[in-house]
Amino acid sequence: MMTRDKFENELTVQSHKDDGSLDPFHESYEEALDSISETLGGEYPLWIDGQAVETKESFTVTSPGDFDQVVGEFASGTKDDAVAAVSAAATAFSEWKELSIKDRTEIFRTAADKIRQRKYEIAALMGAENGKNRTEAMAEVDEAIDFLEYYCYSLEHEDGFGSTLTEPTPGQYCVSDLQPYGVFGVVTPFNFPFAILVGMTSGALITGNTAVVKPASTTPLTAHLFIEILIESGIPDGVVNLVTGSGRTVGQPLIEHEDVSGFAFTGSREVGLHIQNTFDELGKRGPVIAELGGKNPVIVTDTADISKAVSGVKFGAFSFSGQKCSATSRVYVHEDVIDEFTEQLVAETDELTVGPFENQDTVVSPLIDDDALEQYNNICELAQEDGTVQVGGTEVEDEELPDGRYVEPTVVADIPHDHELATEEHFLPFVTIHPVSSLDEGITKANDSDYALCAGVFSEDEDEINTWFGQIKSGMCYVNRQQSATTGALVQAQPFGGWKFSGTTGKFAGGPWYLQQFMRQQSRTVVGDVGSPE
Ligand code: TAP
Repeated sequence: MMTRDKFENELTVQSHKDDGSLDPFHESYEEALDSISETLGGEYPLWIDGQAVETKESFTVTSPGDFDQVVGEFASGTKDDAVAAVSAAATAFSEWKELSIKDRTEIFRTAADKIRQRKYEIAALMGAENGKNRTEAMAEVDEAIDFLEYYCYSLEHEDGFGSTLTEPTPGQYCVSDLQPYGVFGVVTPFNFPFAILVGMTSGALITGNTAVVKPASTTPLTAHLFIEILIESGIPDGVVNLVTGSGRTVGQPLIEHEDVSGFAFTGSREVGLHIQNTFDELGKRGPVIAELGGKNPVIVTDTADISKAVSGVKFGAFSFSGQKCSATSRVYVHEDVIDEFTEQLVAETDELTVGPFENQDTVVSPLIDDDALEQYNNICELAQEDGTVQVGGTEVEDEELPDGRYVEPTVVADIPHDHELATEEHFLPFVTIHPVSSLDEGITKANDSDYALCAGVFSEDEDEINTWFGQIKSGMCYVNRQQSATTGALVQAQPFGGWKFSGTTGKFAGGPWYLQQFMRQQSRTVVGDVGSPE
């Protein structure tokens, strides 16, 4: 297989739009919907040392938008299984790290091709698993392909990130080498069950580490697909292992195991900080690469194009029911335009379709689990008491819908900026609107948060935009993005990550400094004529 001299995003839906019609996209997706019934409802083991491992206990996953649809029966791993997986990964490390970059990237490029061939099937299965609609699920499959291709490209292009250094004194030959740590634990969330899992896992593996992967218990199916694809692509036994089961039972032993040198995690702040603290307490020196939550602010100034702002906030807050770390969750609107903005946002939110993943017009997806539904009802009740619910606030009553967790997208006003509804992450279709008298006030309030993942501004004034860029504290910053004010990043072009409590490293997924985090530097010097260091 050839190395490639540039990276290009996959962009399935956009390519169809550019070709003038989305019909072929919808037809292929509908065909995939018909075919996935063969996969749904199957039994799924653990994968340890290249072997399928059955367990005594299992757990059933049902579709969040249709409780009658069984996604699958998944093995409940135990602590012993997690330990066995670490042991397999530790044994596989010594050979895997010696493989050439070319041999390693060949496996991941083969995997990318296999995903490309099955992209509609994977998108449809993801919909059944977590409720994601077709265009967003396809964007996620594309993102997974992008991670694989981009990380292959980066590693090859940078030749493994090694470099020959200066000869500081005559006859003293020096190079810098980056080397893998060993075994990585990889723990992933439900909301991007494929792309985030593929990205973190391939980041760890392609750099020469081995891994034990634990997906969210609500979304283990797409994790299985990826591990199976890696095995079909020729990954050696033990290099990647998959354990399913609860975070406490199979995740916690990974954090604590002395042979787990590093951790890649995406999920809540609580669990991410717990992993970091456990590493610190145990004196582990390896990296904890953690992407955490967000409470993403958007500012609408009095120069903004209100229609663009409404569109950006609507899709940023409510697509996939706001179950995104990047979801728009608080909006600071100039007092001169807040009535116009709110009125239009309420009207357009009211028009959004809440529905199952299969429906072409679904924007607002079902909620992932009962805890999320309970949390939705609680915060809506609090919003009724302490503020004004402008639209939404209740579960959807519609006999046409299957038995699932369907709720209305909710816009709330008259909540103080420091109220818990405007400061805590909810991960739900819920947004608060706040008046401000100036851009400065908006920026001050936007920055007044523990989180700093994504931020947006709508303004038609260049000075305002430059002021905002200069002062906003956020990992991802978007101006006038009407397709979504804060969500939807592309690999390479928009590296993804957060500041403050939104992430631990400041080096973002899908960006030029991501892979190096999975490696440590070795400085090599040879004196004399015995040969230069490699
Ligand atoms: P979490 O509840 O934190 O779960 C994430 C993963 O951690 C799951 O696999 C979970 O397993 C596991 N886990 C829980 N307790 C554990 C423990 N003690 N030891 C090891 N693993 C443990 O998050 P979630 O609800 O899936 O996802 C939502 C959160 O993820 C939000 O806060 C969101 O902002 C964040 N997120 C951030 C990003 C980025 S890039 N910043 C992207 C997506 C999501 P179980 O499922 O078995 O409990």
